[in-house]
Amino acid sequence: MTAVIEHLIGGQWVPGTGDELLSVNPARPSLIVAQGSDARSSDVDDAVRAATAATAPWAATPMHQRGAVLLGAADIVDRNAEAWGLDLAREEGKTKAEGIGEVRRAAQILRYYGNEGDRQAGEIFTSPRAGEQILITRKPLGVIGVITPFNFPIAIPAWKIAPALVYGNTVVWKPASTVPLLAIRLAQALTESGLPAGVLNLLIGGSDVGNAIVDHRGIDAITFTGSTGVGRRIAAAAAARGVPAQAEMGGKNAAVVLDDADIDLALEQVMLGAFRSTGQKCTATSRLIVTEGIAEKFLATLAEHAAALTVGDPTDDATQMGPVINGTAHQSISAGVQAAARQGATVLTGGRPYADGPLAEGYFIAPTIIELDDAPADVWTDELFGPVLAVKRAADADAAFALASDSEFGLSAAIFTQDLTRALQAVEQIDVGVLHVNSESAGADPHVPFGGAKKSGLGPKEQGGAARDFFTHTTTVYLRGGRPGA
Ligand code: UN1
Repeated sequence: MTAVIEHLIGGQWVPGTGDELLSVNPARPSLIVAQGSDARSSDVDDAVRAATAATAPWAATPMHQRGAVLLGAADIVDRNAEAWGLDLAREEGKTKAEGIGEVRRAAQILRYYGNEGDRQAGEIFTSPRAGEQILITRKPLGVIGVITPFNFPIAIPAWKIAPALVYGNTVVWKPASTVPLLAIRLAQALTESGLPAGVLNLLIGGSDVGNAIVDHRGIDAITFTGSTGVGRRIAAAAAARGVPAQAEMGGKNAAVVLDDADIDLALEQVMLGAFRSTGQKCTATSRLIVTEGIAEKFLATLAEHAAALTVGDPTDDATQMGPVINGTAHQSISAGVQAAARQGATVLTGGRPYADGPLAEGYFIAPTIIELDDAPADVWTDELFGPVLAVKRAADADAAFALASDSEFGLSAAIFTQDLTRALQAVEQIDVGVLHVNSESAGADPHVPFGGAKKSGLGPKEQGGAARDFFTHTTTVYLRGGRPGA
């Protein structure tokens, strides 16, 4: 069944007036999942006006009540996890199990920030002066522009929108136009649970809509997840207007497997890191560094496991890896693999297109592992955002850590070792925002900071206390009464 794409402006669901918009199933692009029309950049004015009008009453609503709306939405999202997880698999291409897991994760995020309504709201300091205390209170920023990517169509929006709302802001949101259905589902869950009109506005469209949000004078802060190029442009535009921006961007995340690692665990986790969500996570494992003592056997087994993955329709229970999002991604990932082969890399598995059968119809890329020597190779440095793992061998742990840091990106890394000293060395030496010891490079819990170092992140991190820092500003209140006894 084809869903209808509509936009939410000032509490009204409205059809778009822009170009035709088709959300197709990347496993079978002839199947249309949702259909409608794009929003236009001129809709941004209306959305910002609605959000601005809603800001004062929403900010004045007790935080507990704002949180209760998120908790209600969490229940709706949870109740629909199976159905929406299936929709997610059809629209985005990750497996049904991952889709359901992501919908449940969105509910967990909504619940975490919903409960934030009953947690600490500020701080109090002593004063060097008698009869005075110093309070730090938190205030919302106003209207937040939220721009989200295709690869977590409900979890990433939840982790931006839920904190924005609970801290008293209103939102104008543009999701990736490849995943409108899940965006609509999330917005509906929030409105059904009582979010007032105008507090959340959803415009589905292309980069013109995104640009109009970023440049709009009524937008007080911008939170973005996506490519490094776009993130930098957004941060620059925000700086020029003098509003805060938060950009979570690319990664080229390394897994380091040392000789003393628990090998079965490392194999399992590297497979998950590299190939879950078809490698389309900014936290995916796209580089692997293995020390010499185990390299031969580890790489041979890893290549066997990758070749044995069941690639196919993500809605089939047996499928372990689905397609990439669209033809453009399919083309650029395939071109990256071909370039690696031209640059002298050895393809250990995958690397060839599916020439016929059902996989040739969809945007499928075989799980691919490419071994490199010391020669420069783009596949080592550039994010491909697909199921492609570039491998290098290292003489020892020190050389392995140096290779792990050999990237302009710094989002996440994974290190596999049973040696605590080595693990602590990795904590000190590998410059990333998220480090996993003996688990895959992806994953993020809602109560702890998430974000990257170097080219991977700009501005404050997301989630946990970091989200409060981004979505509020503080007023320092020097609080004194009159003179006692006067
Ligand atoms: C995860 O690793 O589960 O776009 C979340 C991304 C990241 C989120 C990763 N911002 O892939």
